[in-house]
Amino acid sequence: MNIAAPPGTLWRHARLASFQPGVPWGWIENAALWIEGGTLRWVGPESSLPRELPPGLQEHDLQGALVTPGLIDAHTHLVYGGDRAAEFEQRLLGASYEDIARAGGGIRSTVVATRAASDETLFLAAAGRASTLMDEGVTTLEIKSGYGLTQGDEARCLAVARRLGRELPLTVRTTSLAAHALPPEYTGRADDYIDAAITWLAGQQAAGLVDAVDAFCDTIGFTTAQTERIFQAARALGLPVKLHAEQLSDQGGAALAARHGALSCDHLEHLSPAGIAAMAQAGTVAVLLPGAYYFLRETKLPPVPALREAGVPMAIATDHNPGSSPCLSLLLMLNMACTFFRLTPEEAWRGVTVNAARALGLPDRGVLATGLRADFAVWDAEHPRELAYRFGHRPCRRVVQAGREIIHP
Ligand code: DI6
Ligand code: FE
Repeated sequence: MNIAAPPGTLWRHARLASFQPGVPWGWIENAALWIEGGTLRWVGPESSLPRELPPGLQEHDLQGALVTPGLIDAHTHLVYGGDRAAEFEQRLLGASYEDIARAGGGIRSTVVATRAASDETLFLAAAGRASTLMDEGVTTLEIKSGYGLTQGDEARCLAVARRLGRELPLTVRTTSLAAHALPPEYTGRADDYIDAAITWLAGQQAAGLVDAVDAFCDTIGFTTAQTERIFQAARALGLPVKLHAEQLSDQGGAALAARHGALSCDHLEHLSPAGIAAMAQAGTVAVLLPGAYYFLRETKLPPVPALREAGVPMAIATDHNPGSSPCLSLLLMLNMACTFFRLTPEEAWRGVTVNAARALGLPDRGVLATGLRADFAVWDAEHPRELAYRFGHRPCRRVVQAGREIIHP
């Protein structure tokens, strides 16, 4: 028996910010998108739509609505137990983020809550968070482990992230971040903990749980020597690396990551000129996280003009986590990337589309062009700059993920 392929769809009369190279925003004024399966079979102006379209195409008239690629949140810690509202209160009474971390609170308190939570509790909490991001047009999400910090709990958190990708209409990329914080049982033995974390990687990979490996290289995290050892183990397994680098101080982490061909270095408020040069040479993406900058009330800005000058691609992400960025709006990050970091609206948009895809090593998305994935969002706006300008609004009207409409008007 011949099983008929599902009929394709044709989306007509879009105002399209495609992010294809050539013109600003990859703008196509009156565009059509023809989808077969989960792929864009053809994208271009209505005036050059292929004459011979297959019969039975389902047509949607967008009536001039704005269409962009589905948003990509390239840095989150979405799977964890509990929250840190009490710590927020302590900070308002005078304690610093670092004071709290040194006193055994901070990341470690989330580790305790995560270990105590069942798989189902972790899944339901993370699914709720993912849905909130998806309501704003997110179709691809990176999720890091790093709140389990035992072999079993790290694997559990990565498995929860994988399950989100199976059960929600969403691509989830998982990153192993065992080197996030030193668990209490290893106090004073950070090198032994790194030895242990290195032995977990092969099993995570064999179980299909991990797409990349990350570490927190900072005074309250791990040293460059420890980061180097994790990276060597990851690269020996063929896993790409990324790094929480120069967030609170300049450790030279970005240059180290670039030497290992890192997909991205993230945070980067304290990034040095040498770090920028190394990232530019390696083609490493700078993932800027304005939510953490805002929430920790940082005053040192990431060196955006120098990154721009060096041609380092910049991405923007929520860094959603309970301690430094309890934020579930990637659109708000667009606005903050512009207001705090002085990105242009187009740079900020590239940061949640084409450059975010690159930070995850996903060349099939972030741009709307023939042959790429059919992930896109339809907005109540005339131009994407409006979405970087307003904040606290709800402009997402429809979302198509892998060719299927998952949010309807
Ligand atoms: N840097 C951060 O901002 C988050 N992790 C990291 O390495 C904070 C995580 C937390 O405070 O729970
Ligand atoms: Fe982070």
